[in-house]
Amino acid sequence: MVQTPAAQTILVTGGAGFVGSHLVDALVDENDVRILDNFTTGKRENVNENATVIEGDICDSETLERATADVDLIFHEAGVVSVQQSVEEPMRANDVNIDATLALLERARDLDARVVLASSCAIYGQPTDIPISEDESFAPSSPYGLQKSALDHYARIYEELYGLETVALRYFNIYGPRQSSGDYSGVISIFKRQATNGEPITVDGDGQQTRDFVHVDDVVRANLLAATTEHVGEAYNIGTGESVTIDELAETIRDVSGSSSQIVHTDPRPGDIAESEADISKAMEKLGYEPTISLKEGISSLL
Ligand code: UD2
Repeated sequence: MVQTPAAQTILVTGGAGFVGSHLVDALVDENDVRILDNFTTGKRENVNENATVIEGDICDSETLERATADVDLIFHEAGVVSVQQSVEEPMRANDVNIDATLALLERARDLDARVVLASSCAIYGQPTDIPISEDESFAPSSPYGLQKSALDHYARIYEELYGLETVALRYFNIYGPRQSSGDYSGVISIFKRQATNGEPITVDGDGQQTRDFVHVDDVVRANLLAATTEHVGEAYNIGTGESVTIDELAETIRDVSGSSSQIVHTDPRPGDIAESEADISKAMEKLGYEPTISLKEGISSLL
């Protein structure tokens, strides 16, 4: 049983997005929940009707001030989430992923509000050891990974320097309902679209790269645990502890959907990580986190 925050004023940045909107749904019955979203990737149909929406850009200081007024707790899910997009537009990604995060932490410091931040396993780059523990050194191979490593360090430093309660969750590859299927979206939603439409399933490179896919419902549970844990000032891997190759993923999605799509291999993606699998023992021990949905179950219910 996950302890859920109650009777708090909560801001979810990116609350109309994929992860943020599921988080809002989990919080809204017991709390006063506010969403800050600019609806570039967030969607109106994701918005919970019991939440208050502030539409605007997190990079705008007045908007941020309005969104954070009197909050007790912040979940920071807004950001440029695509590795590929960060390679194409590093400066825009930097503004959102680093500058806006820093401004948000400053506001949280004024308000003494706990902040749970979306970090990423992209900070590790190509790891030296699999599974990847939180002690792995940071060697990001994309602007996105570098920006998330700055966010992750800032979270820790704000706790150390200012006593602000922060928790960074290093998400592995998240999937589930509401993930968009556009070019910058997660691979599962792209493969699902391709398989459903009978289009070729496009595997980047040789398809031997591995990922640890974690269902969004488990990610929401990790966030709720982070909101209530006493172990603050820490970063935690949030994955499943298991990985598959992208080739295996393509085959599973094709089989489960009963599709006749061909699997084709395209050029490798610049900045792509070869191997990824989380060591989740720290999150299990300190947060009480436990993934509950296997990839097979998650894909079956998605399709
Ligand atoms: C995901 C997250 C990112 C970060 C990272 C941590 C998204 C959109 N991005 O980046 O925010 O947390 O995980 O690792 O959720 N691929 C194909 N064909 C396609 C699309 C992708 O083969 O049409 C491959 C891609 O080259 C990569 C893998 O699938 O090897 C996963 O790609 P992704 O874009 O879903 O996720 P990733 O790991 O780049």
